[in-house]
Amino acid sequence: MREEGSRQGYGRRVLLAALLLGLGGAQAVPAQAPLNAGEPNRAAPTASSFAGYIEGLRGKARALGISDRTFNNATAQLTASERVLVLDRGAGPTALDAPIPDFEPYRRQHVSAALIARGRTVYAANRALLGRFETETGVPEAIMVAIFGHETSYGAVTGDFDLIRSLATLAYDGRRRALFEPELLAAMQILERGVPRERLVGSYAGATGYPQFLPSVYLRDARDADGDGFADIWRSQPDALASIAGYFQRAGWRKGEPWGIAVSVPAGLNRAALAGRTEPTRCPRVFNRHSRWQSMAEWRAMGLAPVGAAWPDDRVMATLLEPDGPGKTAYLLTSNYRVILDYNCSNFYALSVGLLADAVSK
Ligand SMILES: [Ca+2]
Repeated sequence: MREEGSRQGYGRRVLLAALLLGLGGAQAVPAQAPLNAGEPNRAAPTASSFAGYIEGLRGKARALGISDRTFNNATAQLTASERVLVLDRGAGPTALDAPIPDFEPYRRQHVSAALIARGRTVYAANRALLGRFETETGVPEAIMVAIFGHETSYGAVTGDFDLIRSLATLAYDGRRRALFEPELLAAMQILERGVPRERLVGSYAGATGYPQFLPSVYLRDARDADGDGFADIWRSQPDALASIAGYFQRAGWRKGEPWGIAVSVPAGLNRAALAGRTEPTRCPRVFNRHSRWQSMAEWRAMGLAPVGAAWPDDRVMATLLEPDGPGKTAYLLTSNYRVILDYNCSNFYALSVGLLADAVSK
């Protein structure tokens, strides 16, 4: 099933535009790299030119404080991975007008009774720490747990690709070098800190550990919460949960506001009059589905009503999303929902994270 989100085809032009606009900093680097393919297959890179490309990075590595020893260890006998290239090209670009399936089947799979039950176990096991992280960052305990659950099934599925090899392959491949070359160098910086190479495994696109962070996100947002001085997002649940909170805090989570609420929409709502007024600057297939922003007071005046949730403060701003079309459950989504999209730009992803968090905390 192809949903509308980043992992299924966040357009190259959007990413390049973001980079060219100088948005490649804190706000524009998601926790994971969006999948992105769409150019004709080329011949696989040859080993000699790959090795030449890698050797050419030595100066950049040195400038970042990466020792020759670390660089040599990381790149010795390194080859491009054909499997990574195949996976990277496999998704293909998603046309802006391609049909989007209903959310409900996805919700049943990703907000399952099993995931809710295991989330409650993680919640109970880390209760004291989670409370402290929420106090420090404003990020709800259950959101940290839900991201952990959604990303890696609470640490059960973290990926087994060698990160250095995957990132080197994608950087050398060149289509997204602007994204992956810095990530390769960031991975070497993590090695330089003493993290063993065998720990640096993850998705084919370079996401690693319990929260599936890109290496640059690890360097920026990862935190040590269990007090051993090392932010171990690969083996420590406290560290991983605190690191997720760190990400969300930096990305602008607003304390005390929900991510959104399920609502019923009155028959006859004039949806055309509510269309978004601005052209999205990133992942348009995700943002184009949202209405324009209105206050909760304005939504209430139009007859929208909460379904099983408390109505937020009247001044909170929200957009309307009807993922299964009119007459089905709809959602009013706050700016905190946009923070979840910052982590992974997909409405299905963000909705199911929010709903899993609500279910875990009940
Ligand atoms: Ca630690």
